[in-house]
Amino acid sequence: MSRITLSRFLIEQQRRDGTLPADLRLLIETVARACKAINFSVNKGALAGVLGEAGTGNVQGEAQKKLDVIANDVLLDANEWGGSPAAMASEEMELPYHIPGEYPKGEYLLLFDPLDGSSNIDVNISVGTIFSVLRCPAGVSHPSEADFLQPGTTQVAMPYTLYGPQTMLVLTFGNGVHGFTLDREFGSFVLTHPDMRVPESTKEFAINMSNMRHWEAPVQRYVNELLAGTDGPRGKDFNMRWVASMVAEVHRILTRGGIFMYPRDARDPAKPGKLRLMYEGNPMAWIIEQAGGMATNGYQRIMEIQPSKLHERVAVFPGSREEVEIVTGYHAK
Ligand code: AHM
Ligand code: MG
Repeated sequence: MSRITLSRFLIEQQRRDGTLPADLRLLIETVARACKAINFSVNKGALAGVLGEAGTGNVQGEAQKKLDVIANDVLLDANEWGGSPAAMASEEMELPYHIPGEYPKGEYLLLFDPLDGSSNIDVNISVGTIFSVLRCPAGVSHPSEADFLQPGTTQVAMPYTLYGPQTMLVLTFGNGVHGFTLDREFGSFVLTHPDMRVPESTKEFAINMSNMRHWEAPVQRYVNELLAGTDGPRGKDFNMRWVASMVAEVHRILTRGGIFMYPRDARDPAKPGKLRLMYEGNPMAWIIEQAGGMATNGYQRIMEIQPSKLHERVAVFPGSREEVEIVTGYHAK
């Protein structure tokens, strides 16, 4: 059978059951094209002079890398004229980005983390881009921050791109998870991983162990039990991985199972976690759920949290169902 490119997959999906409107298909195609441009810069690295600090900070007070800024600009440029988004929001920008007056506005709100895991750029380890697509509320022509504050359950599409040994785009529209590998010679994403599923049980976990002393008691208990191996209450040995790129960790979990944790941290009690609900928590929770996994903030389903601000933080526990149920159960006690 001939290869199924992302374009063909999207067109066939649109024809099949009408669940993928034409303008949403166009939005995904545009996002995929932009990711190829980001991929090009990521691959060139030092050859294109794109490594290192940009010398600026983002709204969260984090130092921006040159590639954070480049990826953000590529995404704004690619999407502003296409007619599908009504507005955009980015982890790297304080306020929503409004579509310039000369271009038509569409029905969607596009949110993104332009370059996730950017601490890995300069050391040549995988990074990624995460998107979440929401519907613009009916009758709103100039979306404000409040219009973006929808729970994850209202998402209509989410792709992420992983710039790793292979560049992949993985997406869901709410009917399963499908992975495409970038064929560099042909310049197209090709369906290589249809119907990705997260195994229910696992022997692998991911957490930044250096923060252990700052975690809440339920997380300490859970991880201590994993570390106890065959002698502990879990009765099996667990393996640990930490890439420091959430996209890479979620991709590993979608491929062979596991649990990823970024819990709340006692060093900054005002922050409910490090990762961002709208750009990281919600889209990754949805894709994990769509593949049969589960994602909570320790206490509740991430996707049911009502956001109160665009750059809200959240604790995240996405992964294989069995493990997420156990660690979530410990929080309830
Ligand atoms: P970023 O979006 O600024 O790159 O930060 C998010 C990243 C995640 O991809 C990763 O899981 C986490 O930060 C790593 O944090 P730490 O450096 O504390 O281990
Ligand atoms: Mg990020």
